[in-house]
Amino acid sequence: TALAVVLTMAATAQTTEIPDTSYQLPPLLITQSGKAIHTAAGWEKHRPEVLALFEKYVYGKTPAKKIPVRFVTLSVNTTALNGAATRKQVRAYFSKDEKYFMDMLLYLPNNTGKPAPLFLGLNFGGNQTINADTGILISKRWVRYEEGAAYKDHHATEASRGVQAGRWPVEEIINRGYGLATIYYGDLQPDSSNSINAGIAPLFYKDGQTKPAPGEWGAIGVWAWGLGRAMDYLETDPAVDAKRVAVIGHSRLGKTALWAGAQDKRFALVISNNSGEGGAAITRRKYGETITKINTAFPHWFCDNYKAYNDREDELPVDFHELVALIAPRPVYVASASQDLWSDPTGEYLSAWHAGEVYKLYNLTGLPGAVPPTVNTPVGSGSIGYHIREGGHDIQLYDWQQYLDFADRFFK
Ligand code: GTR
Repeated sequence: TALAVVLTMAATAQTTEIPDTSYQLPPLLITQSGKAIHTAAGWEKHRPEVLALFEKYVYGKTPAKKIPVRFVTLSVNTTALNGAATRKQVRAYFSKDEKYFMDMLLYLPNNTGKPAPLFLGLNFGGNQTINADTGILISKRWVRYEEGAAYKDHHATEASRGVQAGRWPVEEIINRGYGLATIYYGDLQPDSSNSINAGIAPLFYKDGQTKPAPGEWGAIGVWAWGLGRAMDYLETDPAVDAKRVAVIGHSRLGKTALWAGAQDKRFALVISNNSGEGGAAITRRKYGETITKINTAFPHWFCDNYKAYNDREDELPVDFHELVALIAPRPVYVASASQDLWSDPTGEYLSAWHAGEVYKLYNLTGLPGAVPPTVNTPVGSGSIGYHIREGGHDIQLYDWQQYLDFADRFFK
């Protein structure tokens, strides 16, 4: 029996057109063999089936092969941010020849007397973009950005220091008692089409393989893998409380945070900021960005099987409320922005709301109802949080303040 979910949405302030809200979602609480799920144990049994569908049809499967990773601390500064934090830079080598590596930048609060809970997220422009701190190594990698003083010929200049500091309120995070760890996503794979062999994926190829199979990972999978390796490091650092790590990401990196959190239960909390299509948003709404649009503009993000669902959203074996549900019973936060219609704020909300069905099995509370809240009014007093911020596609101090408050409820 398919569960028909037909929603009548109240008109929301941020929508400029009436969204199509009649669609049939794959039911959350029915197994592949058609049995209804009534308990948390039942969901746990079904969960691998859902994960496998996302692997096969959406993000592609992450290779099972484990490669040895060597962590080398490049620098430690105990008086960073005017003495409030310790800054560490740690390189993770993925190959003996040291050709493959990623650089992690960490800020950890000083003088708290205990291992710090921490936010971990990838960044778009190189670690040096997150703060003007001149001790941060400038990434030598290719970046998408080309114009302006900060980037020349797709490579960062000295002027790129701190250019994305507005997205990374490090001082606020440290003041609240949290650490922050970040990695440039281009260390794992450049964000451009036909880039798979310029990233770490070839380390996993079988003899003679030249690209991932249609059900194997794309860039989002590769980036998520990097977050997993960062977690491996965090588990070894005594200054970090690895049981209290929140994985966070904005936009394409919000999709990545959700996928990392779905695959790896070590992430105790997951935050999706404006992740949109292929992230939190319900794809069957066909509102804003669609599967065709995303696969055309970014053919390297998802696995090749996903392309079969161009203009066939209703046939996709999953929808993205199931991605959010894969985080259960761990807390999850989804956020939208009022002018970011491309990411379908209503679809992001609905996905988080639907996922509550699974949280309920654990006696946990999700979002209050099918109608999204008004701008700048965070909702969700239980394990699922949501807000829609006034403004455009971005991650800002307001968003972080909500994430810090949400994290406090579980980590403090
Ligand atoms: C857009 C893309 C979105 C979102 C965004 C971003 O161009 O269509 O899916 O990922 O980029 O990452 O900022």
